[in-house]
Amino acid sequence: MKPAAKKIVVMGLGYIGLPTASVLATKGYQVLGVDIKRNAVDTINEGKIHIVEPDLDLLVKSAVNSGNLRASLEPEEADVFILAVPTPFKKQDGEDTRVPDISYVEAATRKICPVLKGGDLVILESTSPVGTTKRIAEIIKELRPELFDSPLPPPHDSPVHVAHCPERVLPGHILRELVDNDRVIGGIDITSAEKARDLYKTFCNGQIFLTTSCTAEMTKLVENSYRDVNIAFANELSLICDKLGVNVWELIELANKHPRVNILRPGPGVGGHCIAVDPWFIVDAAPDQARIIRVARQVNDTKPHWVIARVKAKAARFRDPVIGCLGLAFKANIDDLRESPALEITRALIADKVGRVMACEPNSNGEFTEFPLYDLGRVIAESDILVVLVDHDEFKMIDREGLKEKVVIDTRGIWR
Ligand code: SAJ
Repeated sequence: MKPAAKKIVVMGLGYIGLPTASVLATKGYQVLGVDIKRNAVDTINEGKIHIVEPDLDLLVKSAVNSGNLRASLEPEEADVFILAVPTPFKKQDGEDTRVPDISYVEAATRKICPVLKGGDLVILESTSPVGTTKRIAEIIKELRPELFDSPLPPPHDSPVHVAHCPERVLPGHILRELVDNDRVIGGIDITSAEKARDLYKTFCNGQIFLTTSCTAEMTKLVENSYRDVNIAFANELSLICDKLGVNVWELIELANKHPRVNILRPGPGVGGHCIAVDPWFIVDAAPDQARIIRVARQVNDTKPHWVIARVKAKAARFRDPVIGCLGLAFKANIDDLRESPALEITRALIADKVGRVMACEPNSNGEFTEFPLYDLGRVIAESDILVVLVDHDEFKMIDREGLKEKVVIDTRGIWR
């Protein structure tokens, strides 16, 4: 199918915006990526990337070299505007509250308002609390009321369209999932949803389902909450099994033999910037009703403390224990340390002076940690206690024969 729109502005060049902008550019659209960070803009204009995601470097290079992808600090006139900016928690006294902060979405909307024209399509990709897409339409109405007058004089012969198409991609597999996943698109009206569908059809192989903007917002929040609740169930089982002397990994494997049971894997806690955040957007909107969702968050948030207590209990048996922390990323085979329970645990062990901590993260060169990293062989050789915090492939391949003298705390069940 031929692209229906010619020029697209993508606001926010992070883990969602940059891959999306690059895919669109390779489909023949003229794409302008906009970011508030000059460093990101300069790097992309050189055909390089400022984030880590498999194959993204090649895609960006070819998109920039083709002339279809440019980056800038300021938006320009276009047919479509995609907002892919962060939606974190509001801060209070420097600390995260659990209240969603949509100020980046609002700021991006205000920034595109001067260049909007009748008929343009604005799409929110960021995971957002229910009502955010309507808020975007309100801001545009406030700042450019003439765009919503009907009928408009030519060439402004139709109003601005606003839709939500929440991103669903899994870090580490973004480029494949961007193209292959089914998408849910919600419009502030049906024309908005249909216009967004026409755009996504040009690069998505998955099915596209249309709904209202509020339902699309809630769908995304529910997907991540569903996963969080299921991981919390697995994490709770790990605590119960520890108390009862049952091997949780064997238990889950056996229970999952049932045709209608599929328990997820316990771990040191839930990390990343999505699953540990999005459920709170539902709790914030419906605090009295969202009881399971809230408790699941609490179960997952307290799991790192339980791991720390276990390490401390084992370390108390040694005079000067050496503790090897295997993995710092928030999940397997990526380098992303943001909101990582593995990092939280490692930092706590260092801060509490539980012993000499030797951390190994094969996917990082140590530039983002305030403590040194060691290579795997050295950590294994020198540690009294080995704590598996991430199920990286490198750790799965370790010969267990050499670990017989060590105390092993395997939070991911890779050495069962
Ligand atoms: N985890 C477990 N046990 C499991 C599965 C995961 O402890 O059985 C942990 C991981 O180690 C990690 C955390 O959960 O710390 C989150 O990892 P993840 O792989 O479940 O999810 P994310 O955060 O990388 O990506 C999620 C995805 N959402 C769903 O699978 C429903 C992705 O599709 C979303 O696009 C992404 O959030 C997002 O951006 O919202």
